[in-house]
Amino acid sequence: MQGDPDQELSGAPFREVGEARLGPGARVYEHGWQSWTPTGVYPATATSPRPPSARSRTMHYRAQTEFPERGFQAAGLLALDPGEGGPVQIWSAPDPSREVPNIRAIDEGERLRVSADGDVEQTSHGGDLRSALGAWAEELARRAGLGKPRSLSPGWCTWYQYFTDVREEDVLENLEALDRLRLDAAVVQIDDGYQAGIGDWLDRSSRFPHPLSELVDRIRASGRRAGIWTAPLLVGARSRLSAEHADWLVGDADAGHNWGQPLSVLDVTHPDAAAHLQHVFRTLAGWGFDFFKIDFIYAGALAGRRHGDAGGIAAYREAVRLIREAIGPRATLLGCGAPILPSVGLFDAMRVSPDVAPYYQPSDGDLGAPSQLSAALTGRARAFQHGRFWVNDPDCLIVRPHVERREEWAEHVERFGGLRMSSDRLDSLDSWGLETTRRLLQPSPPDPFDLR
Ligand code: 9PG
Repeated sequence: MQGDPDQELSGAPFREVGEARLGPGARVYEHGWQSWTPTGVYPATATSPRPPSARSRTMHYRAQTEFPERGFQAAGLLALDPGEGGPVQIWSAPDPSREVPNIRAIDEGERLRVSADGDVEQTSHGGDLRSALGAWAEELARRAGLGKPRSLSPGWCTWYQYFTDVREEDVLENLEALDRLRLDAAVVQIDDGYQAGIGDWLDRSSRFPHPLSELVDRIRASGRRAGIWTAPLLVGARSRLSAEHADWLVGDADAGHNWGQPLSVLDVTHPDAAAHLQHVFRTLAGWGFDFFKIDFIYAGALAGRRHGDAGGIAAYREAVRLIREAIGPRATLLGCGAPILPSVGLFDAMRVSPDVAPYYQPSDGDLGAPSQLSAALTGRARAFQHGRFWVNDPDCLIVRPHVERREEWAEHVERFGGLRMSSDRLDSLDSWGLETTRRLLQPSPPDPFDLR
């Protein structure tokens, strides 16, 4: 795949970090960079999914990164089950809060050759792949000093029914339906569509005629908590923020293209931009929101020219720290489109997959793009992170009648969620959809899943 040459990493060279004998049935586990990056287990002789376009590489895989033609390229975590009863081998980043090397593996007949563009440690584990990944995650959580993640309440989200067309009255209709149908959703989360622009998080679109604080009051008056979506590290070319503060953008960092506009990155190492970011979240918290879904935050970790001398991952972690400081320790913070391993210790919940959709297969074959298949494959492959790093968000439950293979999706959410959020227009559910929603809207399981 051809990339924009300005976007290439200065490119540390790949050095060999290990090799292993391949037995019959040997399998490789490849962990993707961010929430939406395909993650899975494949025959060791296979080639993993590749971004079909430059945009997909930036927005669904890992920007500024070359992918080899054949074999595997993991971000910070690759495992091998050698297939002949030998121990599972894991190659991983020693401290992914500082650096997440790309780890390549390629089969050379009898052997798997492993190389990386940064420091990697190798560990060996008895048992199967799942138990090895669980043990690996526990060790990373221990090193990061994490306690047990707190259990989260179930909720309802606007996105997978209304998308960017959501209106204030849609939120109110479903708020009323939650009461009438006696559904146990403790959080009502407004997603993309309420805002005036990508970067202008405190300005409303015309579909929200009243101040958001009034909508929050209505939600809270029903005994629920109010949640809000933002993409706080993105700045759209058409936003007011971009017009007024061009000096707050990371130089030479292309975060992709969406909402009909190119996307830049907020430079949180600029003190005024950092103050602005905190002002946005203090204001939202002041309006009464206490559940924050922060999305497209892979953008914060891109390489580029910054005001301060922080690299991508350090700048990213600083951005999340600033947001957490602004919303306070008790608010719920959900990451999405987030670089997974650099986020350990920073979030209550994490989207561990691409988006679900009402259709089963991704339209263009991109397993990083929305589809039930994309969400199920990657969500399952990251199940071991739940209860260790955070609460896994498998993406929302959608079970209205037109949702393709809705029974399978409900089963996935039941097995691998984690955070339980419904995202249908509640009055469009048939009796199976309503009963399934009622049954699945439960607090997140406090412990890791039993994956046997
Ligand atoms: C709002 C949505 C929802 C959803 C998020 C995220 O263009 N893209 O590549 C692209 C990828 C993911 C995506 C939207 C666009 O979904 O995961 O839950 O909040 O944003 O826009």
